[in-house]
Amino acid sequence: MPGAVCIDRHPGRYVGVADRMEVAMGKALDRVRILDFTHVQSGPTCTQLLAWLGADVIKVERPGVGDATRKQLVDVPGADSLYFTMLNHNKRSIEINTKHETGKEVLERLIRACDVMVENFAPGALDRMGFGWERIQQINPRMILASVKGFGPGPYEDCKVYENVAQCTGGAASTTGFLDGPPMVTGAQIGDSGTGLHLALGIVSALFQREKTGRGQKVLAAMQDGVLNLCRVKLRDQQRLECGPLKEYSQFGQGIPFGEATPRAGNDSGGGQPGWILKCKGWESDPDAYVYFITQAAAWGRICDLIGEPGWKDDPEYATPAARLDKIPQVFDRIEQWTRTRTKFEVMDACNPLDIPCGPILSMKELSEEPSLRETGTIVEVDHPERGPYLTVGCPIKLSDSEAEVVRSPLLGEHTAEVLGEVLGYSGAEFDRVVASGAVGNVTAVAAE
Ligand code: CAO
Repeated sequence: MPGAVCIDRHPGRYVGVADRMEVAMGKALDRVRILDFTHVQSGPTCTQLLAWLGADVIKVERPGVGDATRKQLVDVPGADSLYFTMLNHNKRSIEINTKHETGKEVLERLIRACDVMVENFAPGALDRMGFGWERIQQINPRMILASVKGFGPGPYEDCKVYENVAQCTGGAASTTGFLDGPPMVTGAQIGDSGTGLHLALGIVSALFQREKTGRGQKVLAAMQDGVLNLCRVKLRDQQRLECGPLKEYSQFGQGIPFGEATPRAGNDSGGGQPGWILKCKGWESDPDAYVYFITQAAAWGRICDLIGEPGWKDDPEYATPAARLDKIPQVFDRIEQWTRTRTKFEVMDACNPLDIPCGPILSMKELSEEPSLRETGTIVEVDHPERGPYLTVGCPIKLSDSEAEVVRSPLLGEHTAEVLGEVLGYSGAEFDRVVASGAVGNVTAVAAE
């Protein structure tokens, strides 16, 4: 067609100007096909996001075994765990023993048929399987190979890594917790899910670049790098420390000297506006009856009126942020006297109209029951044939032209026959040969279920 711009020359996967209308009506990543060779959390987080954005994600799993998380932290006997289901929505599952000769043949066809291969095996596993970068490029030069590893090149590059190891080696643990306590890990999965997010950005960027160059490339997101990126402000503070104490850290106001490295700052705000977690009504019995309260400079006068200290507005000891720096604990003690007389939601209701930044500490129970999160699809109820309905976090990124619907995770090998036939073109005797080889699991049994 005259003027047609081929942005994907892969056989059978042509997308041109004529298709643009159709693409615009569909999903952002329509026609992008992903070979999902990921397991546990970091890689699956990435491919799940891409699937929500419209990519066709085909998860390759070891026959009869699958992703280890299917059977970890099991709550419903016999059913895939929430650990697995909540990280693998909108995907198809094919069983392939990639160390079996026929399995290698099937994987090769899959590499030809896909745009991106995502993996987070231990360092060297892909090479040992016979599918290193050179081999992948030979099979499909347009392939983007995206990997999560614990570390980038360097002394630890061969190490296996899990979430908390990444939090510790990326600077999060040394800067989290209270000054007088040990390093702490955080509940947010910044090592796994955080790195998965980084990888997803690398993948869509590589796809975009491939439109111009026609070439695939390698994308690496190391968990240490991802965590360090999220701890950027702490490296900022490390350098500021060389110029003197970090005055916004409450230890400054308490007269505690600083050491050589960025210290743990408890619940101090990470920015220039002091913040603290304060008790609210009911804190004695409810572990989440707290509010995060920020004494933003612009709101200081209104805070003083609200807590019953109007005199602080003009008192030179309290009137300016600089004057208050050495009194942060005292100021928050006083504010807490006020927050303790109200529930965390009453504090929010009182502060919001006054533009005082604060936020209730919400429990997972409260979040799961929050109607507004249900309405936006951030919390979704999904039905599953083995386990029945369960709650999950939907796509946290909202595109106005690419709505993300959440589809339940696949059963192990649920789509083996479908992918072999529709995607890889196996049929008749060839299909039977592959199935009979034992390299792709028990296809008949799955189909009969
Ligand atoms: N067919 C045949 N073999 C398969 C297969 C398949 N479909 N899928 C995987 N395998 C094999 C791999 O080839 C590997 O074999 P070798 O050891 O012989 O090379 C083996 O299964 C195990 O892979 P692994 O070493 O990656 O798995 P593990 O459970 O021992 O380690 C983890 C898990 C996460 C520590 C490691 O994969 C890792 O460090 N990954 C990178 C960092 C990462 O993503 N961490 C986040 C994990 S989430 O907290």
